[in-house]
Amino acid sequence: MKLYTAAFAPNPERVRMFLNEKGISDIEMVEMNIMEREHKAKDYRAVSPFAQIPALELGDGRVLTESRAICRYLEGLYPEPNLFGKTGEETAFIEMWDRRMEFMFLLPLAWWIRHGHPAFTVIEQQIAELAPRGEKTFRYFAKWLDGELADRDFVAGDRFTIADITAFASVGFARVAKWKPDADALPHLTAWRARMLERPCGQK
Ligand SMILES: N[C@@H](CCC(=O)N[C@@H](CS)C(=O)NCC(=O)O)C(=O)O
Repeated sequence: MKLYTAAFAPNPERVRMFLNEKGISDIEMVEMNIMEREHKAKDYRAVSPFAQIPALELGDGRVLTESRAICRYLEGLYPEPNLFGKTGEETAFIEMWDRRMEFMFLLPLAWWIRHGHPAFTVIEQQIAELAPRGEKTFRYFAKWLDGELADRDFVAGDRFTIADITAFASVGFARVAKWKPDADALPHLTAWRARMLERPCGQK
């Protein structure tokens, strides 16, 4: 298998963290430079129709895109430690939390950065109004998540899951906007981030 990846970009980061947590090291990694627009080349469009990273090329030549689908596929091959849920009920709750992290945390952040940061004109046709809108939603959600983490250690419950990975990749990407949780304003999110940094997902 071959994984097309890109350092610092949040979606490839989700898959990298997933590999670290599973201890998977037998996948060929192909590093792409998004800011150099390597992913826009014709060769890569043949791999990923929307020219997005990550993409996982399977042994038989088929390609999986979408970070969550790639992680789900790898969970099937490497079931332990379980990161998607063991029962139908647990899986549903983890999925709810993971989708919240993706749509209410990572997506607004992506708007903030992609539409507001001058370096991103290389890959984004910027719409200026989307940046403050994304920033506002991201900050609101960070505060809400901080409250959720007041009485538990992990995003989706009492153990580490894919939802922590999506949230942690978001917090990592937020550095581009010079944002990180402030210990006074967001103490629980700050403590959670410190715990994530100690885990395999926090190691490069
Ligand atoms: N829904 C996709 C999103 C993939 C995505 O947006 N990847 C970004 C990097 S984080 C990308 O390839 N951006 C290149 C571009 O927008 O030109 C997933 O979950 O993998």
